[in-house]
Amino acid sequence: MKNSKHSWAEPYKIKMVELLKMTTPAQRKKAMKEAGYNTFLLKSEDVYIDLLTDSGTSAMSDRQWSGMMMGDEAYAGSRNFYHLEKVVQDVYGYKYLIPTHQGRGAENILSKILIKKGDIIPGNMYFTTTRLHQELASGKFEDIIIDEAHDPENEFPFKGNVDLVKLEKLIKKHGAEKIPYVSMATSVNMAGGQPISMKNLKELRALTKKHKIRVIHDMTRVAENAYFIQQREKGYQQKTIREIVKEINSYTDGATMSAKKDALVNIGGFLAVNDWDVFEEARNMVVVYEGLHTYGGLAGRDMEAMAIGIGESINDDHIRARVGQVIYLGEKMMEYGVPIVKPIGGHGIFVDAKKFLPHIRQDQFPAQTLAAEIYLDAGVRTMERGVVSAGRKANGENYFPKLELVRFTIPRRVYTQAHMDVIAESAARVYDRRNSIKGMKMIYEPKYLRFFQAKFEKL
Ligand code: PM9
Repeated sequence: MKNSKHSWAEPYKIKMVELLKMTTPAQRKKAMKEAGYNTFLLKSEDVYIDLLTDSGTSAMSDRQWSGMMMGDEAYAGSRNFYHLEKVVQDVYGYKYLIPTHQGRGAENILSKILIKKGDIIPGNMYFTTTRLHQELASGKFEDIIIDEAHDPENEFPFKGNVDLVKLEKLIKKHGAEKIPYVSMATSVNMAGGQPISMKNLKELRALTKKHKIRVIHDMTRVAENAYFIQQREKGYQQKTIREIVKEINSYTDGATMSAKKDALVNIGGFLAVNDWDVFEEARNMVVVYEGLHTYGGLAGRDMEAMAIGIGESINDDHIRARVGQVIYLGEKMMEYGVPIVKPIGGHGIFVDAKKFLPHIRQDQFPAQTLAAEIYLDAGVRTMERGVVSAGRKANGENYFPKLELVRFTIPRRVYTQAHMDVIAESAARVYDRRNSIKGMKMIYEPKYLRFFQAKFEKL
């Protein structure tokens, strides 16, 4: 019999390990209660498998660690800055670089420069920190992602696409001069890590060019998006991830980057732009909020690790194994009948809490409740991406997003296939006892980005 199955596998081997603590159900019950049923408030030593986020949680390579030893910790003009600048220009194709301590540092500077009071910022689904910085700069975010993205069951291959009709309507209603830029993310996080297609990007570029509107790219997970283009879009099968990433960026005017994801570092980010005027202002402003323009809140060694990490992130074998592991977990969960967002995205599995716990109303926080229950079962830490994350509108009303999800985010190069099995088995056990699970009430709510620090009580 012919066997044509080709499993994904990691293009690396393990050189050093970090030991984990195993906890008992009683220990987890106590820890979760003390954390106010918010997985962000757990101590990491009480967690067995940490799927809270893929942000800053990747394992660096031996090359990156050796790069750390080459840190030039000069206050000004560190050689690591110039290395990073060259890599950003060569790999990503943007002209000017401003390093920042992480993604939101870049969002803050960009929003302050480009947004004026009353401006509208259309985007392919909100992201928590991105929208907050737009609002703090007196702008208003408008969602222009295609409707399919709000439906967990819809299997459209490019659920990150911009709905150009929605964008045209906004331009007509407000006028192009009220839209400083379109906020376009690759691998749309809140939709489940869903990609945007190259075709849609080209159309977006053509429309925005006509109206002289910038496109600013949230390129936090651009390589993962490039992988889906390579796998799913006609004409891209023979292109490398590197080529696809550069083409994506070529349809945009600048980018904010949280290098803690795709770029395989534990800290760091940047703003990259093509306009000299925006660069000049950003280079001045970074001094106020982050640090001098040749380090932006980072140590020289952090910039070196980032420069090397960017190179590794666009390697075809790396990205195939990275997304392959995520798909492996998603398929396991589906075998157990656990309802997840489809198609499977690039950085994690998003469980549909509305479908998992249909008896819990959205104002009783089904996803928050489910994340707590998942932890209690086997010590797997996940994150709520639903009504708590969505926060409140300017008038104080809660947003009630269609998507009420629990994100099982996979750190890059960290966990094994056996870990994936343990995670899926744990999710299945919780699914089996789903009818006995009750919702929660919020007992503490901070003003900004409440999901990080809110506390809950079981009903
Ligand atoms: N994302 C994540 O876990 C970390 C904090 S929010 C829970 O998904 C995008 C698409 C992100 C992102 C962070 C940021 C902000 C911007 N855009 O965390 O400031 O996913 O580096 O980046 C998180 P920083």
